[in-house]
Amino acid sequence: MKSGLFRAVILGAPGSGKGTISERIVKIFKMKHFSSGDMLRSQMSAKTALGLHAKEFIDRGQLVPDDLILQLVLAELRNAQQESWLLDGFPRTHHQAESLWKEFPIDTVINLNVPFETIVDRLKARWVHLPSGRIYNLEFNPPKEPGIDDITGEPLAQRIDDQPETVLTRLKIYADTVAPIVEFFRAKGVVSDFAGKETNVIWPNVEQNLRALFSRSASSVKK
Ligand code: G5P
Ligand code: MG
Repeated sequence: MKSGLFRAVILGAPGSGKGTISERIVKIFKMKHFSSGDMLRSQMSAKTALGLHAKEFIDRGQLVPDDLILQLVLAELRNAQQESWLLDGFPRTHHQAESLWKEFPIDTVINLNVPFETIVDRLKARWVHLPSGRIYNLEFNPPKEPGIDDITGEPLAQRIDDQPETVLTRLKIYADTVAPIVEFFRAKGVVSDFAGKETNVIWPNVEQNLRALFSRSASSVKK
């Protein structure tokens, strides 16, 4: 951790709870949440050239090309030089991991391990507020009013890539690609592993682990 800045990555399969746990982390620790998926979805909503190109891959559950995502994510991070951040959904390939590390050495990688069989049902019941990335689940954390975002009152949507067959494609790609990324970060000595079926069981361990890391720069943690 250099000059009080803290840089973290959260890794895990589609639907493993990266976004849910990230929301909790940034509420407690002074960090900005960067989600590569949210960045792509906002480009898609704005119908930019990058967004329209990315949509062809995302809707089919495929990874978008490295050059496209590197351009998008690294530009955002370069604009946040003076901030601590948590990066969710990136890196997804060994090349992305290397490119990230060259510019931004990472203090910790939160590696979530959630069994795939628990994930498919969760994603069927997921609703999101696309402009903010806020996440709901009809069983786990339903909105106060069905189909409406709690904060803005705007409508919620389901992600096209949450259709069960697309979820299976995404899970397979994750299983085929994650090992070299975890190995890359393990070799740097920054990986912490968290396994479980429920976010509320995993979360206290993540929080405790981060508090221990942050205790080295205690002023960064909200009391
Ligand atoms: P994303 O947006 O990065 P994924 O596939 O990595 O998408 P996703 O689907 O956003 O991950 P998550 O964030 O891990 O899942 O999970 P979440 O939203 O927090 O939780 C899932 C649901 O379960 C929610 O409804 C939540 O409320 C509920 N839930 C949480 N915990 C529990 C629990 O304990 N119990 C229950 N019952 N429910 C719970 O990437 C999307 C696409 O963008 C492209 C790719 O095409 C990718 O497929 N992309 C990239 N491509 C290349 N490189 C990159 N770096 C890319 N990044 C994105
Ligand atoms: Mg997510």
